[in-house]
Amino acid sequence: MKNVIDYYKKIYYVMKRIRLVEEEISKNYKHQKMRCPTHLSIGQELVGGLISLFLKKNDFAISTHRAHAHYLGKGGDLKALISELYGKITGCSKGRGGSMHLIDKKVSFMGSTAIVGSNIPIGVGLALSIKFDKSNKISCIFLGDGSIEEGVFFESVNFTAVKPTPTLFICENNNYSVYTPIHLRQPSDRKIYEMVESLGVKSFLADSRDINDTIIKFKKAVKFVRENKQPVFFEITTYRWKEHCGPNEDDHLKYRSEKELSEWKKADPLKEIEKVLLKNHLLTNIQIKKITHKIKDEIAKAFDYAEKSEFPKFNSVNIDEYAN
Ligand SMILES: Cc1ncc(C[n+]2csc(CCOP(=O)(O)OP(=O)(O)O)c2C)c(N)n1
Ligand SMILES: [Mg+2]
Repeated sequence: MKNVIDYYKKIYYVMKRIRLVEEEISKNYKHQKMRCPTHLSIGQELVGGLISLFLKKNDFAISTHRAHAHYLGKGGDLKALISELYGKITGCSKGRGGSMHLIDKKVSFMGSTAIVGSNIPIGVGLALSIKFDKSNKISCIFLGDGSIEEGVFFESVNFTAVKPTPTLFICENNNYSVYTPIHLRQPSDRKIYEMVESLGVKSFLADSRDINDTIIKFKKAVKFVRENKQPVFFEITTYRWKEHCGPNEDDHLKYRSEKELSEWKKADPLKEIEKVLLKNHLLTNIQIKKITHKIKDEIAKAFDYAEKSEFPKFNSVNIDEYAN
């Protein structure tokens, strides 16, 4: 059996790449070439790392408005992601979707959508298709703590509890829906994962600051869904560092305390993984510099590619308007 630390190197690379990609998006956003609204996952990269470890290429995934980390963790193409943000024809959605509408069928990333909760029944539908096909895939649905407040969440959970499908719900609980903390939106003595368990779906709770525990639980969750072809709900507590929507900080709005933000930043899972790798001599500072350099080079090429790509032609506006 693999030791948890054996996963650290790979998860570090994936998380570091997501962090650097999003930092570059944040830095370049002011140039007005990315005109789509953008929701960054800086601080929340662990989920992107986890799926890169345990999901297979042909497992389905479907995401939300905050999708970059999921897309990259699933193996989505970086050049196509940046081009999509630039609205170019080389984008993963041919420049028509922008940041919130990513798709890469080559890696079974089946889409992302801005309407909170609307991806959930689609993900369960994908899981149902797996059941009909009798394949060994699973369907992974990303959702935030805010989408628990949508009716369709309950319908979808109920459906898969009654007619079991290989569905993995991954709920990133970052404590906020836009600027409203969860204790003002949901009963504070009700835990999301406990509620879902009571609806008939096996549930896990993990804290992104406890990396070993999170990796072990996530691995167990994926194994359970795959082997039993039954749903699992995986809640992970995490924290977004940037503003809800956009490339900047939003600390001046005072909807969350400086202390809260700085405590989460101090416990940064990416930094923590780096520390463990250094302490155990699994990476050196020189190797970290090389990794950073390699990723930054890849990112620069992706931005250059996006800049040089063409916009979609106006007369192609009707193409791909409907799914068939
Ligand atoms: C049905 C619907 N209601 C409201 C919104 C506006 N909205 C966009 S993102 C968001 C917050 C969602 O919070 P959460 O699910 O926790 O995701 P997070 O932004 O924290 O990642 C809201 C309310 C929307 N897009 N769709
Ligand atoms: Mg949230």
